[in-house]
Amino acid sequence: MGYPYWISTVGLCCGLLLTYISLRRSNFNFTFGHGLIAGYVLKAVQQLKARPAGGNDPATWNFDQFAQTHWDYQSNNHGTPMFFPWHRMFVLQYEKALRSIDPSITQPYWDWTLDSQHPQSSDIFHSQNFGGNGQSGNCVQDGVSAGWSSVIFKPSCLKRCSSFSTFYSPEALTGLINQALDYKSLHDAIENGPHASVHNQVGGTCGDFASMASAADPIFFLHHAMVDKIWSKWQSACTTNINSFEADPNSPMPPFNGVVNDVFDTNGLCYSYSSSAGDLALSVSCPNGKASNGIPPTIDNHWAEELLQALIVGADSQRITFIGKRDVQIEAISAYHPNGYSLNENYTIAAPAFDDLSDLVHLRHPAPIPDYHIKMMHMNETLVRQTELIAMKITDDYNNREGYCSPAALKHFNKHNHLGLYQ
Ligand SMILES: [Cu+2]
Repeated sequence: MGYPYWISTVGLCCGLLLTYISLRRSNFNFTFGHGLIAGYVLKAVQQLKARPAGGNDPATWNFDQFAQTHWDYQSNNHGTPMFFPWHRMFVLQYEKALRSIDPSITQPYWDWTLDSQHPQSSDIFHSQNFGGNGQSGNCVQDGVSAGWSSVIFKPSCLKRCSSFSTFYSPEALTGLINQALDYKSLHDAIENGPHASVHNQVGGTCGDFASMASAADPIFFLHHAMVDKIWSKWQSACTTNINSFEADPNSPMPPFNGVVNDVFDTNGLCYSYSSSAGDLALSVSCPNGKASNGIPPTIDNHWAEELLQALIVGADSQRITFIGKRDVQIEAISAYHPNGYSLNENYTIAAPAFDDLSDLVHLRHPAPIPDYHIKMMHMNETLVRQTELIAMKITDDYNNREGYCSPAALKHFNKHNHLGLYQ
């Protein structure tokens, strides 16, 4: 049994007068200096897998029932506006099931931006954590899910054959959040960009994690808590973002009770997210001109201006007012880069190659999602490539800022991943 991490607040939450907002912590927040999830959480995950199947209340389910539910309801909740709210509900129900085993648990999240430059060395894959690549038959044989089965399709072992390159850095992710003026822009970018990148690389060509069977791998819930944190960050950046949705907010979320509107506010669901070293300051342009803290947002000129210059030769800075409007950006990108990517001529520093570990300071681009993964997951290739191009531009912008060093730079890697996986 672990120690409870509650922040007590007075207010109305879950119908109680004295209320508790539980804090979901990153994998780096458990023990100072590395990314191991606390043992009591891992133990509960194993108990969730081992216990018999439950009934109607998802809090009574076992692990395999969650994996099967993600599979059964896949088409409604991927590539649609339901992506964020349904997965928020899904992780919440999973967290409740863990709490039925150990009430002190809050669902951890994996801040993979901090591991973006060398994901294969993430402490997440340590044998005292979630374990690494599958061994014989690609079956996962170390970590919390050593020897686990996967119930999807036909019973087999849980597989992972990771193929790592780079994830989205804190800078690339923050830039995508900043450029999302509406829910659709955020959803298009995050599901097709950073979210898909982690699924594709951790699962590889054989792994459950790279398919709609992904919830058979317990890393799923840390990954989707991070995705949920991204939505909640964007929601709290502008007052108008909190209830912003692209479809009917009264849409149901089967098989769970409740509608989308019920999950807009994480505080109403009695949880919030810790900050992480991967959190960079947001500068979202709010539709009503006001950030939720009442401070008028500043346009993120430092990258927007250079991005614009990269896209439109001779662009003058007055055009800056158009940046952040997604359509303008994308039109400009395809006009200037019909055949792919090239470094802005004003820049001198190109991103290091994916496998170049000699440059400890500059950021690598997020690795492109392979075509086979896009096809297998029925993703929209245009959205994937547009997101990747924007992320590459943002990365170049930061790399060409004098003296800038990302919290995710390899130089800092061993400060948060020091369990010996990084060579
Ligand atoms: Cu996912």
